Amino acid sequence: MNRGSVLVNLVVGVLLALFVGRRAGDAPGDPAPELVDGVDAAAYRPGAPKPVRAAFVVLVRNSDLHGMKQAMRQIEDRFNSRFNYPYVFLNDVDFTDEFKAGTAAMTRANVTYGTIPREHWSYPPWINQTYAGECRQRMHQQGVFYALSESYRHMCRFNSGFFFRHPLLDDLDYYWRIEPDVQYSCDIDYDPFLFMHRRGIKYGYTIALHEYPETIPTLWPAVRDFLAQHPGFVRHPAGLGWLSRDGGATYNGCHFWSNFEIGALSFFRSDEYRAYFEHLDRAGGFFYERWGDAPVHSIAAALLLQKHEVHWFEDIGYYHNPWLNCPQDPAAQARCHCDPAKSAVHHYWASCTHEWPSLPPANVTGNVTSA
Ligand SMILES: Nc1nc2c(ncn2[C@@H]2O[C@H](COP(=O)(O)OP(=O)(O)OP(=O)(O)O)[C@@H](O)[C@H]2O)c(=O)[nH]1
Ligand SMILES: [Mg+2]
Repeated sequence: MNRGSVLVNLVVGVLLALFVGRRAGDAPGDPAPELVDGVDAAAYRPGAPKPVRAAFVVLVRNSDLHGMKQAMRQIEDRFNSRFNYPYVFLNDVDFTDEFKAGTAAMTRANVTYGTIPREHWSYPPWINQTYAGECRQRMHQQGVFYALSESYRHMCRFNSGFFFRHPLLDDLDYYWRIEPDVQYSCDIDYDPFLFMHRRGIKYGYTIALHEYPETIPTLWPAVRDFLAQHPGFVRHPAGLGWLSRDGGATYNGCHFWSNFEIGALSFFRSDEYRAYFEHLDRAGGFFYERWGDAPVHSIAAALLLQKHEVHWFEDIGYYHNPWLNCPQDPAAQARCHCDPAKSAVHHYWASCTHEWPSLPPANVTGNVTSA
């Protein structure tokens, strides 16, 4: 065939495909499209626009390369080799070529790498850095984990108030957080993003723990100040029953363990969440104490979101040292390699995990306004 007839054939082929409603590339007589949760599986091909605008979002260091590859291998094998959601990697310094090549080799999905703006990973001007140094020493003497680390505090503050503002997340509606060295022990044969989107779920967790009180002595007083200034903030009064055993006088430390999170970015981008973060940031506890993003996210989720908008992914087998979530349903064991007897749900320290689903149904409605 000469080049002219190749071109004519190509144009006729494309027109025919459009006319009979087939996708380009399908031959006549091809079987009907394979459906996943009612979605054409073609939408899950690498690079295809997904049913939900979502990605794995990973804050990580170059030195975490091998732990990251391990986590990605498991995510890919258990879920993403079928669904091909992209990955967004974020770092406070530039990623090395070695990190980029090593992680990109783990997936057929799109990968992007971003550096965090300096103002999202540095001391705000109102923080007294000399005093912050003294506080770190004092916490070290008390035996607090990561007491001396400044980078750990920047990490917690970034995850609390800034990750959702990174430009690489601008086109996303949902994110799934992963960390190096975590393990996924069960096949996930449905799309959790789509599951959440269809049900209006804004926040998904696998394990919820009690916080070490010595890392957050003044967090709850700061939250109470905020609530007093913004009495309309609480949309879900029953959520207080998950956070406090004494009607709100003290915080019981219950928090969704945020190294696993699947969340709707609209929740974090809301005016309410931003005002709440701003208030906490001004209070200084990210640096004078060691406030974690887990209690910060969780207190907002418990009070701002309705019960049904927060979902326990009981079926997702997940391990981050030292805690495991392993499905208890015997039928699930065929797709899992974890030991259900070792699941966190059997421990007092993780009782917050099943206390959320046990909350009474919400009786207050309202909308979180988007920024
Ligand atoms: N780029 C960057 N990422 C960091 C830094 N510190 C922590 N991270 C990442 O932030 C996430 C949480 O940090 P971890 O050190 O795992 O904190 P953790 O889960 O509370 O502590 P572990 O129990 O030790 O895992 C991980 O994905 C880290 O790779 C940092 O200084 N720079
Ligand atoms: Mg970790």
